[in-house]
Amino acid sequence: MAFVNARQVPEQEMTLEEFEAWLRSFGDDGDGFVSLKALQRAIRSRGLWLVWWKARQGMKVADVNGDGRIGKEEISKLYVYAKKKLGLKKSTAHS
Ligand SMILES: [Ca+2]
Repeated sequence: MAFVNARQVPEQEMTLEEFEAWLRSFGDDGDGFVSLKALQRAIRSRGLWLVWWKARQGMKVADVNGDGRIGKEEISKLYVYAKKKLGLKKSTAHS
């Protein structure tokens, strides 16, 4: 049986730092906040369904001070949410 090529690369998750950098690559508004729009783009890039809803959820979970965007100190909360709900594998599932 040819399982030769089934090299199991250990599934690596993004670190918080990587997550933050990844998130910011979808646009931040210049003052270090991540907007709902950027979050939506990020989620969409993972090929997930219910982008709008998931972005809302993430925002709800992470936006502690309720200003409608993710500040630097809130990113770790979003990270926890994203890990659970979005999956943060480094290699995107699409191949
Ligand atoms: Ca906030």
